Amino acid sequence: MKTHIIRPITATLSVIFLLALASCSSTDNATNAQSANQSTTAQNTNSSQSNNPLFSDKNVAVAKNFKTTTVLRGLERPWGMAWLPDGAMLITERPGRVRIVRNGTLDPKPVAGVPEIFAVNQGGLMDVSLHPNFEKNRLVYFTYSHGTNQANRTRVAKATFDGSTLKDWDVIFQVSQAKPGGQHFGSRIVWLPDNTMLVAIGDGGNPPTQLNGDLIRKQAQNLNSHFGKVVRLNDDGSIPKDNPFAASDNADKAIWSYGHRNIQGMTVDPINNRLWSTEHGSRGGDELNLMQAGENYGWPEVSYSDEYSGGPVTSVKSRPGVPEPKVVWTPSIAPSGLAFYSGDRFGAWKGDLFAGGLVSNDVRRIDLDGNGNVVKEESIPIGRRVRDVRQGPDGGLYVLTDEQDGQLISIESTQS
Ligand SMILES: [Ca+2]
Repeated sequence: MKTHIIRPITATLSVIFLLALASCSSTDNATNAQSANQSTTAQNTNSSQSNNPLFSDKNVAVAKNFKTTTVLRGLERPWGMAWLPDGAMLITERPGRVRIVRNGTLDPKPVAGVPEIFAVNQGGLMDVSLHPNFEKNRLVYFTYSHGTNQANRTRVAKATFDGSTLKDWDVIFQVSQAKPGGQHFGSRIVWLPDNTMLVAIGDGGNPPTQLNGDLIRKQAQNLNSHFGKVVRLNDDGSIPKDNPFAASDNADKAIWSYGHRNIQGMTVDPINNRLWSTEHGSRGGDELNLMQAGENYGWPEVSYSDEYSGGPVTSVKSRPGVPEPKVVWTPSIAPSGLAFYSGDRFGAWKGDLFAGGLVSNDVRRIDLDGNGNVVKEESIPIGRRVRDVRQGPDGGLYVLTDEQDGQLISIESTQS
């Protein structure tokens, strides 16, 4: 179950790196992954500390030596962003629009070609991501909610962008079961080097939301449901034959990992080939996880989270076989947007994670060591709900704020 190889990259990586990857044979990849797994196991055995989460409370130190600048405003509930090869940006707005920014200026006219989106509560148009071969195929991918308040699903669609218009909107995946209400759609898109994609799907909603006469959130442990999962898809929506449950007779073959409540931050560390995600707990117990194919991340059977109504979600906070979170946030920061900083522009931040917080109104810099262990955490205050955090092609860090008059904000390290 855990032998599936990932050597993930993002669409923002250089062509050189893509060529280097393409020149690797699958045998090389397998060998590298195997030795990486062995060294991870050895570290965990040698240092019990590396297995313990960082328990982050409200006493988080504020970062020094940074500045924030508003780049532009006038975005309604922006959710995701992607840079085009010419430096322009596509930004999604949750009500169902795609906006384009050229030369730092927001085009007042939304990009044409987006169908009507079911936007209610947490639902709407969510993530946007370019195909790794966008320069050739012009394909852009979106996640969004579709349906009605009684029956809706997270969908993945692709469309062709000709520089001004989206054409041939094509739904390539949707959650297999419909759910009611406006909670927990996920979602983020991340590309792997073999041009497959990972898509995060939420657990369907809080109690009392039900499916088939039981709490819908329990579907996160059901391997025949897409709720509470990360799924892995080919770029046309078909299912890769080497998915972790592809050989199982009793699992949905799209599933890549499970036991998630609601992932809204997911990113790749292209230096160490690691995949990271942040997911919302209910009351407290938000998580940063180091992600591996085939793993069960526990929700709702294993969690540090409390019910909104009080009391723990489960008496089991930790269980062998369920990866411990790397960070547990109590109280909740409500994490959305996650970036691994791989640039050279801010040397002090290279190799660290930046997690947005909707409720904490900040970005958390999570200082990692080379083994993927959390060294410390600090807060970069934004003063607004942070929906997304990304590294731009200029080596900068950018934030979208979740507001009616949402902003694009840049964060810079001023440490020399
Ligand atoms: Ca977990």
